[in-house]
Amino acid sequence: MGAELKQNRLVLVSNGEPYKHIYQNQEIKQEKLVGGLTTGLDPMMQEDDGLWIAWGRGEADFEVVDQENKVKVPDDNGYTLKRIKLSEEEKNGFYCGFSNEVMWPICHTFISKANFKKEYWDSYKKVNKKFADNIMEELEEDDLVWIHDYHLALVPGFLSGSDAKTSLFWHIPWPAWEAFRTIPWRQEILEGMLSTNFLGFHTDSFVYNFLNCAKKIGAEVDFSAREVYYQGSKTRVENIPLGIDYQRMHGLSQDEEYLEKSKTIKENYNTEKLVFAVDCLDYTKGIEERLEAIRRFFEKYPEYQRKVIFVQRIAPSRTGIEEYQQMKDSIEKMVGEINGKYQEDEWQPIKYFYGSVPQDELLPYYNAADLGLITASIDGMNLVAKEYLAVQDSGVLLLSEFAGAAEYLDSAIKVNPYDVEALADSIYQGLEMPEKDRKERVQTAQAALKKYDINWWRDHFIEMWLDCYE
Ligand code: GDG
Repeated sequence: MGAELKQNRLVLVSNGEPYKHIYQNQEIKQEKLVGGLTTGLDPMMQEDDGLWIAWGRGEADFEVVDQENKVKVPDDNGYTLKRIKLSEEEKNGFYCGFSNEVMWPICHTFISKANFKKEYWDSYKKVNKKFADNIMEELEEDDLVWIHDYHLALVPGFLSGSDAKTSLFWHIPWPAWEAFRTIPWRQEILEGMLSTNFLGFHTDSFVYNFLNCAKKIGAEVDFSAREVYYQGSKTRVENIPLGIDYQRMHGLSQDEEYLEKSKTIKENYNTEKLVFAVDCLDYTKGIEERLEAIRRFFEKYPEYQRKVIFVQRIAPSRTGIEEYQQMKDSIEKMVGEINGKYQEDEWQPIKYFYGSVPQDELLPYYNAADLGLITASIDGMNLVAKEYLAVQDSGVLLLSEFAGAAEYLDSAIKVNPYDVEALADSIYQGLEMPEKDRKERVQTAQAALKKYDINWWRDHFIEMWLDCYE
């Protein structure tokens, strides 16, 4: 971080914590959590000795904290994590309820999946206030309070009477007004968000959608300056795409041990071509559309039977929600059908794994794969797309045009996941692409990933944020 920014302490606030503590064989173990937000921000916090405030949801989380619910992570030389305790009722209303059954589907424009229960909203407000109170307890002069994501939209509003310098980064899409307006509490949500001076989204179109929503509730909006004037305050709204820790990941991909692991993966599968996909279990990820395209691919290009293996990893998410269980069942049924139809004694077209693994274990898979497959029907960014290209030397990425990352990765083959026929053809195109083209594409992508990495994102975000106070 630049010297001038070092004067300010960073207070990062998110729903999800970067590390949780669990019991394992009667001992307490620390576990790093999987997910885009924490993967992106933890390295940054390790560099700056800041404070991270988040919900402590590990079963042993409160066994290791001090009286102020704080613990140093990842070790005693790390940064401070302050944990907030939520009751079972708060978890159900705020997290499973409003965050996951209202904000998530609406921001991803899955209106029919939303569940607008008044008690969810009441709980969301209460827990957002709780987060704000915890921030207030910690606040020091010149702190920069950087709030993250859709769980905490109201926090800036609860802090508006204080001197806190706040900003909010939104990791998921921002929808068109036609979708957002369906939320009965749309006005209060926007008012909360407009209480901050600086708001960030991944893409231009999310910024535009947000500005338009602000206009619809009566704010004065300057679309070209990307500024919103509302109830006496000004909010600047920008697109700042989250980058990855390129140096680390690319560096690992050059490491002997990693190359050995990736070679072993390829050898173990004993296949000419390997295709890899990894997603959290979610209806936005287009997993069923992808499987449909794989089915069609084997039908249309039978010469690839016995020559290509699709590896699909799925990380569990929202395991308590019935709909996610049904989705898992349906995915597993499709995998079973495709394998049942095509597999032979020595060959199985799809290898399917359910369970999350640490990021470092994913990298050799990215490395071993000739093709990376991302078919989200909508996605804020999708870091896997960036990570895949960061560790490759000649692999091809098939990327949904509906993922935020598609706006920044011209080297990928862009696909419309709803178009099964075209998706099957794109898999073929990717597998057939000459090596020279593949290498060129990877190099172009890597130059951009290196330039716009996680450090660029952090510095650029904070610079623009501080500009708001000049
Ligand atoms: C949101 C938005 C946006 C590690 N193990 C697994 C796994 N990881 C790491 C990956 C990657 C991250 O988790 C997942 O990245 P996403 O971009 O898909 O992030 P989300 O958690 O869905 O969250 C998204 C992101 O925030 C950042 O702003 O890009 O659009 O929805 O770093 O290496 N990932 C999976 N399985 C594992 O076992 N799927």
